[in-house]
Amino acid sequence: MTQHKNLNRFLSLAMSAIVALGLSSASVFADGTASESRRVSLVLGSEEGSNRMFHPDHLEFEAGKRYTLVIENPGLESHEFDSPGLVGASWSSGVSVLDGVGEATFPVASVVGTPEEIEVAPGSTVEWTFVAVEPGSYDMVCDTLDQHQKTHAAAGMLGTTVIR
Ligand SMILES: [Cu+2]
Repeated sequence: MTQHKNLNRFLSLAMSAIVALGLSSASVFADGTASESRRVSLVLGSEEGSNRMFHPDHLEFEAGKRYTLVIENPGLESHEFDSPGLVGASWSSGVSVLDGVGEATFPVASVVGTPEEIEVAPGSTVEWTFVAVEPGSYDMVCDTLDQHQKTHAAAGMLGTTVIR
């Protein structure tokens, strides 16, 4: 039993090192297990600041596969990734919060469990790791309010996610 625990600990450390070096899409979870996940990129807005769009505005996942959705906000204002349908149709293992976007990121926090809504501050990245479970088509919207108290979604910041 002790040996088994030591092996798990070793694997966790090894996988952490790999993740830190950015060599693999492996993730380490709270129970000490390590598992491969497919990384999918989603960019909120753009560096120009006023671009209230999802890039891309359509995401596809395969039922039974584990993913890490890398949600970056390179812009100058906050955005949200809200897809209660997708979250409800998935098994969430957790969320990692990273300072920075692109190559120059470092982890700030990680949260185990299911994200209700994900708001990403400018210049930050959030990684949501989950297993896609229930096939269907689900909306994604940004509920952040503009200066006129209208949501970004009302201005067109919306899209679809699909589990096949
Ligand atoms: Cu937005």
